Amino acid sequence: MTVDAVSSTTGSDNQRVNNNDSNELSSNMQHHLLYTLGCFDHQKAKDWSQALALAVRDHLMHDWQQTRLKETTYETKRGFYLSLEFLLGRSMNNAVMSMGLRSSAGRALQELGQAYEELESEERDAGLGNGGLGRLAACFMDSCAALALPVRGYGIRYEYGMFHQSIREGRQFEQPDHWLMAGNPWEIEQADRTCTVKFYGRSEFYVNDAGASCKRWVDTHDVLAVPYDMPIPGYKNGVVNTLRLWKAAATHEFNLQDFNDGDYADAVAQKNLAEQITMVLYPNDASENGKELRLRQQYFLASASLQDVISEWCVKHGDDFSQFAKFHCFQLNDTHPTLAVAELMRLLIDEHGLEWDEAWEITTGTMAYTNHTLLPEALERWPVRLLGELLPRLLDIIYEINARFLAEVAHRWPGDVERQRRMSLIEEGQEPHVRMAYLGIVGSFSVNGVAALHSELLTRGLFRDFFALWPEKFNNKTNGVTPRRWLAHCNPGLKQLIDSCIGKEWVCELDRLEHLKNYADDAAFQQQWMDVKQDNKRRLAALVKDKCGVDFDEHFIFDIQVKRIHEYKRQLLNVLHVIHLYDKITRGDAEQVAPRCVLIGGKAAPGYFLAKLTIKLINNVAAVINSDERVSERLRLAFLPNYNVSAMEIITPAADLSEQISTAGKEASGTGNMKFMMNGALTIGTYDGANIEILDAVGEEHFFLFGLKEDQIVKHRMQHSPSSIVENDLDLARVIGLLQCGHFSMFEEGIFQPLIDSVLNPHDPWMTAADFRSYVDAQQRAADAYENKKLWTRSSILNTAMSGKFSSDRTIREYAQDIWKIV
Ligand code: JN2
Repeated sequence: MTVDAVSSTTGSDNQRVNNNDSNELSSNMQHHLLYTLGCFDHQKAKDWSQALALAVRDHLMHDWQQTRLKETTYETKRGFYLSLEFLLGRSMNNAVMSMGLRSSAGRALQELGQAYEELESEERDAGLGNGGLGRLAACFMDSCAALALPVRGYGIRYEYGMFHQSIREGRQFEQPDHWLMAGNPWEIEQADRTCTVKFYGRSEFYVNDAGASCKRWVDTHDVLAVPYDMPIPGYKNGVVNTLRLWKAAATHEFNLQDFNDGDYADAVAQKNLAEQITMVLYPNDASENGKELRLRQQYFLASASLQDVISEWCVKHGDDFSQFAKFHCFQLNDTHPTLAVAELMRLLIDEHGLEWDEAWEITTGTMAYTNHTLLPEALERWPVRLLGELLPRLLDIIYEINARFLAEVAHRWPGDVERQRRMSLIEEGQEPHVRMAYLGIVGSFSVNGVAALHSELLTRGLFRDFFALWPEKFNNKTNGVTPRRWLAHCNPGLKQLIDSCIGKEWVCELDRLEHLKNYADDAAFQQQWMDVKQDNKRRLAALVKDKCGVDFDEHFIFDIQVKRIHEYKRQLLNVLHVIHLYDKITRGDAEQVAPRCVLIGGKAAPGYFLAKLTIKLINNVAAVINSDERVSERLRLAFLPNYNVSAMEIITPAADLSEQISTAGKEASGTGNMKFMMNGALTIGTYDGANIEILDAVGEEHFFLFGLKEDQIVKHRMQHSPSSIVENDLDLARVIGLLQCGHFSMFEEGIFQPLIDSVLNPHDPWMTAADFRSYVDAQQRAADAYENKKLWTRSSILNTAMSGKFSSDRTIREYAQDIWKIV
């Protein structure tokens, strides 16, 4: 087979221009510009961008309506994805590609004197998430729509998304992200679906009309939940699913009372209190801060979403819930929305008159819980006192669930009081807490981890008692990412090349990429593959130059680590290696160091001292390296500020080497690792999370594996001795020496001591010193491999070819078949 000539990147999806579509887009854009946006003259790119978005939205409204109408016939079971985060990024290209409008939009804009790419980049990212968990939710929504599955997302419409990060004097500086400021053409307010969420007050006994003793929640402070719907278009299949995001608003009664008392200012302050709930996304990825406002967000989402689903049900079925579980499944994205378990019980019992047992059967027949981390600091526990104050009726219900559950434990293990204490939903102590993960397990029929190793560690460790009780509940669903955004959209050059060889069907059937294996040894194809990579590297180099002022040379290997900054992800290990290379070159071993550009990006939680210090270290080391002429032919380092979804779309296609270097057993899955693999990067990684499955898929000769494995980490932890490691490793000793002597902190004496201490601490949980030598050796293997361009390119092709498993379409098919039972 010969390889077709492929033109350079055009961003086109090879669709022919449809004159109807193009004319319709054009006239709708002009209409919206005047009538919706009120632009009388001097239209700017951002105005055109919004007009285009509105015109594209018009185009999908009919499919959206049809999809919605089908949902409420209750002919099939539906899924609901409850998540505090949906890290969507931009919507424009996703919609345009899905509707097959790329060429028509290009033509329409050309006639209006506008460039599609420019308008596309005007859109602000919807940064409604922190990292992995939030982006996964967005990929899942895309896959559900692509597979035409009746799944709706429920989340929060944060006024302020993930903070904007800039770098000042090498340090992270946070600014609020007021992403809705200029309006959001991708949302539609559905005011008539507003519902009321209760807070505070107390729960009291009363006797109902039938003479039964019941409980009710009274004297509450109510908050309105107003839904905003975002379309989730399926890829060229006529499906448009819905992501419903809730905004908090004050009730009228709320401020009327104070208003009548004459205290106008207080009334307005109360209004602010209500609206605070959806004001801001908490930016502490994978660690809990225990703030009451966060608990209010969680309950607000759980309650509004369940009320919404139930009210839809009641239109058709009244208070007959006998078939409810047959038609609904709720997937809880980590423990953040797990109050849904208690809230569904409350709604069914208090508001719809069901008996406990009936309500419990429905709850445990519809709830499913996904765990996304083993890190102890991320395990949610809420003080009983706080829950009792904010949500008194829910605390009642949680106590009742616990009493019945502990009776089951006692029945299974008579007399095992210690086990009951361990498994209780309530952690006793000075300040008793509710263990949210346990509530999730007890209240669900399914509990899953997000990669094979992670799911296994859950059943062996954290949840072992529950696994012993209910082994059938536990399962694995290895994560995936959407190939529409993470290959077809972000890498148009590679998309065209792949299309020309194996056809276009791979976009929705990623396993077909395996056919690329046939081209892995084809010299002409390899050359085209390298050309595309080179183009992508130039595009990233321009971004790095623009944002960091650092010159990246596209002939160097692009070595990239982008993800949240966290000790367990070991950006510090990466920097230690860069310092080692710098040391090697400056002491005269330059010949042995292959030219390399290292890019690191990511946000630190604003209160995470060591993560922020790591950013400072990266920037200081970069400043020294990039201004030292002795190393400029071999080494560059840059820290990319404000890493987000849109930045990742430029970064992934340009990577040669993907850094996935977490301490084994700590990264639940990782999903950036999958995006890089799909785009033909080779991975340098530990035996952790989904890295293991990537390694299995592509084979050891195309992956740079290093470091202790999870069981070895556990064994070595006790005798971990960084000082003797340093004594026996001259390279590491020199790196530590350079840090100690202030080489990277000239006028900031001692600032990096806490980082040095963390590496030298025998109780270092991340075992950085233990993996240093193995990491440096793996980096050497990678550098050597890169010297042979043909072999490297072959490995690159094979990485893409074998990445089919990591499509979120595969993951979602598994959820739909094994958990939701909707296919
Ligand atoms: C998470 C897990 C994750 C969290 C985030 C407080 C906590 C939180 C809690 C978020 C907040 C906001 C628990 O680290 C894993 C990755 O390995 C995995 O690939 C992804 C997707 O499964 O989930 C990450 N966990 F305020 O993001």
